[in-house]
Amino acid sequence: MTASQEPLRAPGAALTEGSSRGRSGTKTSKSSRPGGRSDGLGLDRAARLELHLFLRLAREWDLRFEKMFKTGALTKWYSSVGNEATTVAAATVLEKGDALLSLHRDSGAILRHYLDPDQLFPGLLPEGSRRPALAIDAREILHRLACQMLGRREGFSNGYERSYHYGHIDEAAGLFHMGMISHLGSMIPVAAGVAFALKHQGTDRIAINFIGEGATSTGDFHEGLNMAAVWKLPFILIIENNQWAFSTPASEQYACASLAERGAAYGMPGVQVDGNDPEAVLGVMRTAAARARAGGGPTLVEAMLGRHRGHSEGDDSLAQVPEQELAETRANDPLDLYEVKLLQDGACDASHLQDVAKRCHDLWIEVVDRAAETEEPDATEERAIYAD
Ligand SMILES: Cc1ncc(C[n+]2csc(CCOP(=O)(O)OP(=O)(O)O)c2C)c(N)n1
Ligand SMILES: [Mg+2]
Repeated sequence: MTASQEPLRAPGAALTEGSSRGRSGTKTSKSSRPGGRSDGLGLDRAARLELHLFLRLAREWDLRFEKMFKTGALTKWYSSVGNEATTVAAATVLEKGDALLSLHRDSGAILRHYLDPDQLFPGLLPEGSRRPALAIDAREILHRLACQMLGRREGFSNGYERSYHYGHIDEAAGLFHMGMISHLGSMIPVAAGVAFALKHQGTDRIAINFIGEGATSTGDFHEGLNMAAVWKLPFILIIENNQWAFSTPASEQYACASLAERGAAYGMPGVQVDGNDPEAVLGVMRTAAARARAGGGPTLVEAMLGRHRGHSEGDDSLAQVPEQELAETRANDPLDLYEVKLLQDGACDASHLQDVAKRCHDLWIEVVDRAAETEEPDATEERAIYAD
């Protein structure tokens, strides 16, 4: 085994050894393990409360749109509920000029990367080792994001599309966000290509890409990772393994013990981590990002999660999940777990958590209501598809 093939070791990281699921049926989730696996990361109170704020912000974002879906105000929604610890923590390593390539459960990463919490909630977070924010008007970009979700003209795709199939580049701010092509693996070679461009430009910038475990059985997964490894690209691929690809359980999709093990086959570290623990994910991502920035090449991260919601709201995929598995998944809600941990550690008190929840809830009422009042696109208007 060469150095590049050794499993990446990071504070709090689970390693690749061992099976994450029973061979006979669905998983035995690593996410159900008790906490305490992220000790040693050395995060200060400010960094931890910032992580928590974005977990809550992402959660309330989804709850707002889920409610609209349930009342018929929205015809489709892909919920990120349960993925926040992974997506928020992963995007915390992004810096100005880095590239984010997201899929359908990554609102946490999008919000984390776009937003400066001090603009939205002045004085809410303590001073300390917080992530430097991009110079972007938080309310303006949130307005466009909410318009995007509602298919309004003021959305990023001008009403052409009403979901996460959009990109947004603001070169001055150093924001490079490329949204999803398909739900499967098509983004992987594109993301590797972005990483290639960043390397070719002589920068130490990185590209990160999220996929579901359903994307790992596609040819694009192989081609993208192989290319990234051979060219030592500054690339991190994060698999959000919720153990179900639409209605197909992991046991019917792949036969290897863990997807992280596949990293070794390409000549890159593969790390399995508890995706419900934001500090564990951050530890793994910090190590992977430092490696990528230093020219060490890509890392494959497998975040073990549960299926909290169906593939999309309103399809019948959640009905496939056995009751006991669903109960176990809900008992390991990443936001609940992190709030308990922060309270136990004395990082904050219950009133802070309530305050954060209320502020986030109220923000989305305001932002989404404003977006809902904006102009609908004219479906009969002839428009160029590829022009701005
Ligand atoms: C090329 C292609 N084949 C099939 C599909 C249908 N499809 C949509 S999502 C999905 C599975 C996705 O699995 P995963 O990434 O684990 O997402 P999750 O169900 O967990 O949201 C499939 C097969 C598709 N969208 N595109
Ligand atoms: Mg899945």
